[in-house]
Amino acid sequence: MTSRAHITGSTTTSIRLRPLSGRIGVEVLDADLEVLLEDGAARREVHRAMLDHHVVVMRGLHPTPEQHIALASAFGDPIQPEEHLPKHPDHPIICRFDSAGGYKADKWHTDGTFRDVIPSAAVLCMRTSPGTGGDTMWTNCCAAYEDLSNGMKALLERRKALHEQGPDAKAVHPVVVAHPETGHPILFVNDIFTRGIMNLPPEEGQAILSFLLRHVTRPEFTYRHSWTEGDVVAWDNRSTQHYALFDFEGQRVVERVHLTGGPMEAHCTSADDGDGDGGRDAIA
Ligand SMILES: O=C(O)CCC(=O)C(=O)O
Ligand SMILES: [Fe+2]
Repeated sequence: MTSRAHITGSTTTSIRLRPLSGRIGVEVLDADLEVLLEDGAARREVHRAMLDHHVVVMRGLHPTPEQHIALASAFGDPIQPEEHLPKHPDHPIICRFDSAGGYKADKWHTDGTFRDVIPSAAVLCMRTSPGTGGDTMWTNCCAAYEDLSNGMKALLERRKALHEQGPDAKAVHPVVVAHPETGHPILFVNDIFTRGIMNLPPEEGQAILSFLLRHVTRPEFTYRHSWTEGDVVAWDNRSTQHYALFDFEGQRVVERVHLTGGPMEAHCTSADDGDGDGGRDAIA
């Protein structure tokens, strides 16, 4: 196996990273599929990079479906997609989203927030690029929370919101969750699935939700990836939202592997309500 180990400061690293914007995204420079599949240190570093930068870009990898799944496993345990989603014909753990089949994701969202447990991460590969257009954007929901005023943060503390995709796909989540691995607070409302903030007069709740949805997608928190076929992008699905631009002609096909998630608790800055549930039931 090729060794790309080099020294940064006092730490030996197997990959080189370059930030892609001020608040979100990092690129693995000269990304080498073999290293990313076989070098344990490199795999731990890309996982760490995802936690630190939320989005990891690996250009020109062209993984086979098997390699795509193996690469995704550096970020967690791959999970079977929901039944209704279109799958790779030979690898049902891979979702295949083909614009020719009417697929679009041109609204900001975090995947699966209509379930109690959402995927921890996603690894997406561009298979057929339209050439021009069809970029994907991600936004950093930790940065969005950080930049709220203290007054707004206090107002959101212990609030919950309803997320819904349909009658059998509903969940309630704290408006601000703590990242299960980093502990950082995440502003956790999204345009597609969040229906409303609970236990507020409806007009107040809607006004606050509209503000938050606008705020979370401010350009300062985003990275926009212009795809070349064979690019792979991994994202932390808890701390980000994404949006696929539907601005192209021709066909666009992407394939995605989701990684399993776990429970997420409310982020609380003030004292807990003492019943051990992280304040989840304490909506004023
Ligand atoms: O098509 C894309 O670029 C992203 C699609 C998407 O929403 C997803 O894979 O979860
Ligand atoms: Fe998505």
